[in-house]
Amino acid sequence: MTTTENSTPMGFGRMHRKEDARFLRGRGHYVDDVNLPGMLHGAVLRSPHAHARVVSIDTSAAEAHPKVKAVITGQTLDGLDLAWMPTLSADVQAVLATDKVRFQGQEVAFVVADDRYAARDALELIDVDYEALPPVVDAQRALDEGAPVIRDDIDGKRDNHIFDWEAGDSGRTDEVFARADVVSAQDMLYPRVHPAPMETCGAVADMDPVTGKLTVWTTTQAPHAHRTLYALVAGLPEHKIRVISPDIGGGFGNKVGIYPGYVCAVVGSIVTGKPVKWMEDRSENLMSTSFARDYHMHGEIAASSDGKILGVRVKVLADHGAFNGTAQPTKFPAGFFSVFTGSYDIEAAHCAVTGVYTNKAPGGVAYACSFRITEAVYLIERLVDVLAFDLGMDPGELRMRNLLQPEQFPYQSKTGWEYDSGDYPRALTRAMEIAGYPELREEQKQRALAGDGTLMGIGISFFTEAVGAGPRKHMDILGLGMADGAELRVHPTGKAVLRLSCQSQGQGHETTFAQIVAEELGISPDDIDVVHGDTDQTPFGLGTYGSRSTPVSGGATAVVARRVRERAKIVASAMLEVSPDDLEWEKGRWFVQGDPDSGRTISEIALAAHSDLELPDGVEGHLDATCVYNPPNLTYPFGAYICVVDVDPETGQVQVRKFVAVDDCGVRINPMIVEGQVHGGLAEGIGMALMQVMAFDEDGNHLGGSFMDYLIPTSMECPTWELGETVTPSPHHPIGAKGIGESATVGSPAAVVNAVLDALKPYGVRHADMPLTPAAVWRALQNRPLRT
Ligand code: MCN
Ligand code: CUM
Repeated sequence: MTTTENSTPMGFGRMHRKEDARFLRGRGHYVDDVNLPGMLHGAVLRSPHAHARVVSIDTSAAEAHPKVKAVITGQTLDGLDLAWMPTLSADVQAVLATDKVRFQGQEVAFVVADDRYAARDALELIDVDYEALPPVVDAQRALDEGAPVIRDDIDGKRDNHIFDWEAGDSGRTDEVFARADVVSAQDMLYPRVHPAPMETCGAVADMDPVTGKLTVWTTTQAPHAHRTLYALVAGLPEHKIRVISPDIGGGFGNKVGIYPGYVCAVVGSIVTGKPVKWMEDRSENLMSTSFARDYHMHGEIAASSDGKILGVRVKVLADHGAFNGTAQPTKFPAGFFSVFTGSYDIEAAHCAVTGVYTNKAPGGVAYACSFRITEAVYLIERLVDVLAFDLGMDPGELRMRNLLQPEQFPYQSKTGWEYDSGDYPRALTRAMEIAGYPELREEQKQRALAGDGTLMGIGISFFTEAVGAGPRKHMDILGLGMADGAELRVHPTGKAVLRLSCQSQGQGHETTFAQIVAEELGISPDDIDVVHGDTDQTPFGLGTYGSRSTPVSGGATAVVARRVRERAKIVASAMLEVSPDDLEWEKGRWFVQGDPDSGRTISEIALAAHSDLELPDGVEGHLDATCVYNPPNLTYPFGAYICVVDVDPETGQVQVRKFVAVDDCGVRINPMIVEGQVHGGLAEGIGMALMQVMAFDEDGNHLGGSFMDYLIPTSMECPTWELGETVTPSPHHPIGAKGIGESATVGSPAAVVNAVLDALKPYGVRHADMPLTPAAVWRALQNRPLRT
C-alpha cells in the first residue's frame, strides 16, 4: 500500500483525485453546459402565497410574446394526466398547481421561450387570480381542531396528519423509567435547513420526435431511479428514456427527488418538438427544493444516580411541508431516526414520530443526513449533556461510562438495528488525547477564576450511523429494492472500464472506485476508467445518498473485480498448463505455487483471454464480469468529536476555536478523500449549529431566499480541523469499508451546540435551540445571573 500523496498507489492509499484534472481547469461539464441545436429555455412561475385557491390563470398575454413558444399550466398537464406526480414517500405532489397553491414558491406555470430572458419576462405577463387562504405555518398547530386543511385534494382528508410511526418497546421503556433515580427531559428543535449545493437544480429534456427517445440531462443523485419514475409517471417505455447525470456541483441530498421543473422541461420538449433547458436560480433552489430536518423533539433520558443510562424515550413532531416528499426506504417513514439510542448500552428505548403537513416546501431527509440520523444523533447527544448537567457530571466521563464495549459487537440495538462492528472507547480516548481534554478542562477552570469576560466551552459528541441501504428485502424506494449493479470490462491490453450505478456529486468516485479495482486486480487506477451517470451506459442501481456508494456499489466493485480475477485464474492456468488449484494470487498476477517465477500478470492474461489460446470447456474467453450487490446489512461508521468555543456574553458571538474529529469508517480506500469528506461535513455542522435556519413569517412567507439571509459557513467560521482515525473494518463488507460521506454533518452539530451550552453553564443555561446565532445566545443569557 502506497501512502505518499503524489505517487499513484496500486490500490488503497492517498491519491489525488483523477477528476481534479478537469475540475481545476474549468473543464467540468454540468447540466447548464449542455447546449443543443435549436434548444429552447423554460422558466417557472411560482406562487407568492403560502396557501391560496387558484381561481383562474390567464396566459394569453404571455402566449402573445413574440419569443414565447409555449405556456404550460396545471390545466395543460391535467389533459396529459401529468398534473400530479408520485413522491418518494408514495404521496402525490402537484407538478403545476390546479386547485390550490400550498407553499410560497410552488410551481404554477411554465413558459418555454427562445431564450432564458424572454422566458423570465413572459412570466410577468401571466395573470393568476388567487383567493388567499389561512396558512398552517407552525407544525405544533397543524393538528389543532379547525386548522385549515392543506391536502383537501386527498379524498376524505379532513386534517393535516400524515403518519404515526413508532419503534422500540414502550412498555419496557416505561418500566425502566419508573425505577430510574434520575429522569431528564428536554424539548429541542432541529430546525428546517437547506442543503444549498453550489450548483442549483436543472434539466435539459430532448424528446426526439422521430425515434421517440427521450434524453434528459439532469442534476440527479439517482439516474436509474429517475428513469424508472419517468417511465411510470409519463407512461413512456423505459428503454426509450435515457437519463444522463453529468458532473454535479454538489448534491448533499438536494438532488435525490424529481422536481416539477424537470417534468415541465420534458413536457415542454414534447409540446414544442425541441430540446428545452430549465435551470433554477438560487432563490428558487432555496425556496422550493428539498429542505432537511424540521423535527420538533421531546426527549427523556433515565439513569441511575451514578450515571448509568437506563433508557431513552422520544416523541417527535415531523414537519413534512405541503406534500410528503421525504426520501427514505418505504418501511421507514421517519428515516433511520430509530438509531437514536446512539452509541450507548441501554436497557430500553422507544420513539413515536408523527408527521404533519404544513404550508411549506416539501422534501425532507436531505442534507447529508443518513436518513434522519442527524436528528437522532443530535437528540441523544444533547440528552446525554442535559443528563450530565443535571447530575453535575463531566459529559466526557458520562459518555465513557455508557459506551458500548467492543465485545458487544455485533450489537442488537433496542430499536431493531444490528451494529456490525465498533470500538467506541478507543475512538473517544483518541479524540480526548488529541484535544488534550483534561488540560482543556483545567484551562476552562482557570479562565473562569480569572473572570476575563469570555466564556470557554468544551463540547463532545459521539455518534453511530447506519449507512449503505439495503439489503433489498428490508429496503426499497417505491418498490425498487436497494441493491447496486457494477460491470467491469478488461480490454485486451489490460486497461479496464468500470461501469457503476451510483452517481458522484463531488465525492471523487472516479478515483476511489478505480482504487478498489486496483486493489483487487493490481491494475493502476490510472488505467481504469469509471463510467457513471448515464443510464444507457451503466447497470441499474438505486443511486448515491445515505452514504451508500462505498457500502453498496463499493461492495459490487470488489465482487466484480474478484469475478474477473477468478476468470483470469482459469486463463492463466491454460497459459501455464497447470491446474487452477495450483495457482496462487499476488496483487497483479497469478503464479504457480512453489514456483514464483512462473506466473502471468493480469495484462498478459487479458491479452491471452482475447487470443487463440485454447481454453477449458465452458470457458468463453474475455475477462469481463458483472455483479449485483445486495448488502447483507448496513455498515455502522462512528466517531468522537470534540469542539472548543469561546463565547462573548456581551454580544453572544461564538468563535469555534478548536475542533477534533476522530472518525472510524472501517478500511479507508483513499484517506485524502475521506479527510476531505470530513472537512466538508464539519463546516456544514458549524453552519447548522450557529447560522442556518429556513425561517417563515406567520403568513408563510419564506425568509431565507438568498445567501444574504441563509448563511453558508466559510473558512472564516471554521478552525483548523484536527483529525484522527481508528479503523474497525466492517465484517460483512467485501473490503471492510463503511460509508463516510455524511458522518461529519451527522456528528458535528451536537458537538458545537454542546460546547456553546457548556460555555453558558455558569449562567444555569441547560439548553437553547439551533442555530445559536449571537441573538439566540444573548437571549439565552438574559435574566440569568452568573452563578459562582
Ligand atoms: N471513501 C473511502 N473510504 C471509505 C469510505 C468512503 O475512501 N471507507 C470514499 C468513497 O469511495 C467516496 C467518498 O469517500 O469517494 C464518499 O463515500 P461514501 O461514504 O460511500 O459516500 P457516497 O459516495 O455515497 O456519497 C454520498 C454522501 C452523501 S449522502 C452526501 S449528502 C454528501 C456526501 O456524500 N454529498 C456530497 N459528500 C459530499 N461531498 C461532496 N463533495 N459533494 C456532495 O454533494
Ligand atoms: Cu440525506 S443527504 Mo445524502 O443522503 O444524499
